[in-house]
Amino acid sequence: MKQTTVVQHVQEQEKKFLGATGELASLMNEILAGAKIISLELNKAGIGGDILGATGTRNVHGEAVQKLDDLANSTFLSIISKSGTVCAITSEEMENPVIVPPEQAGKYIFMMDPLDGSSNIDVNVSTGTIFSIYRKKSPGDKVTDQDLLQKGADQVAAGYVVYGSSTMLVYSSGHGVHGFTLDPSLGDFILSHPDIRIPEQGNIYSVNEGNTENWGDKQKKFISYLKEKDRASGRPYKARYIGSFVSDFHRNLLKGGIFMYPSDAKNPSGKLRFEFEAGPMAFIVENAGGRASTGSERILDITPTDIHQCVPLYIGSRFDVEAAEEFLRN
Ligand code: P6P
Repeated sequence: MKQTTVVQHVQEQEKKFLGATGELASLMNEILAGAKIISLELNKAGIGGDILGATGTRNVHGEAVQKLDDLANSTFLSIISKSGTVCAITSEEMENPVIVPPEQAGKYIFMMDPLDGSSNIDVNVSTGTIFSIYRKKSPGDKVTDQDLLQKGADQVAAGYVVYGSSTMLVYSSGHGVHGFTLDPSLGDFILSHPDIRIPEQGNIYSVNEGNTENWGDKQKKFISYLKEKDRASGRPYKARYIGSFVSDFHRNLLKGGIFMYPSDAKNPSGKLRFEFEAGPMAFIVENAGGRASTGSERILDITPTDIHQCVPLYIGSRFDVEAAEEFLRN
């Protein structure tokens, strides 16, 4: 059977849709190199070494930084900054952007959550890397907010790597969503899930119900609605919440369903970051036929005012996200 690698696939897409520049394929290849390194580190994290646990520092959101967060961030930063394809890198783990010297810079802006769900690593729960790629917009070599704070719909490509029972890359460059599985014997990611489409409606809901007391009444009513018994509308839904966004998102992408991180009394703007989590996953889910909103505003219509801006998030099967929006409207 013909085995298609990520670079071959991106090159085919570029020729068909994006104009064959080769830079995006080259950047994707660098991302894969970082993903292979992190996958190896995660698979042996419990064996010797001192790579598990927290660093004792906190990120810009006050969250405890895990040692593997730092390793993932520095690994991708080192590889991507030298790729010759990007002029700036922003990361959930870095307060400020890294600007690539003009002589080594390329035309893309690279944004990442280097290791999402890292608090789960010590208990062997799957985690992931999320990335988003924009084109530089401002004239000349200087990187400005016009480049770093772009509308979600202006993404060139977005994707994630899920480090689970297998290591998978799922990406979209605006023309379908495609999944690749790492073949450890080859050391390459091979096309395994071409043209992923999220089911129009699912029967899974993913939310941290420990926050129920912090929710507004409309959010509480929606979750109660999903739990009611009504076979005609496929209820009750199943509750599935891993606490690792990439894993919850990936399962719902393949099986259908809705992931929610609402605004609440504790997190009035929600918890998930626009640039590193909500924006890239919204790009992917829409390209797979799904929907992503804050509950009232389409995620991809948002232009952030800060690189670490958080947004409430309802994302997944179109029917289920629209149902949530209906409850939050009335
Ligand atoms: P909570 C992980 O820290 C993360 O950013 C996402 O991966 C995950 O969905 C969410 O936070 C879990 O947050 O508040 O439910 O523990």
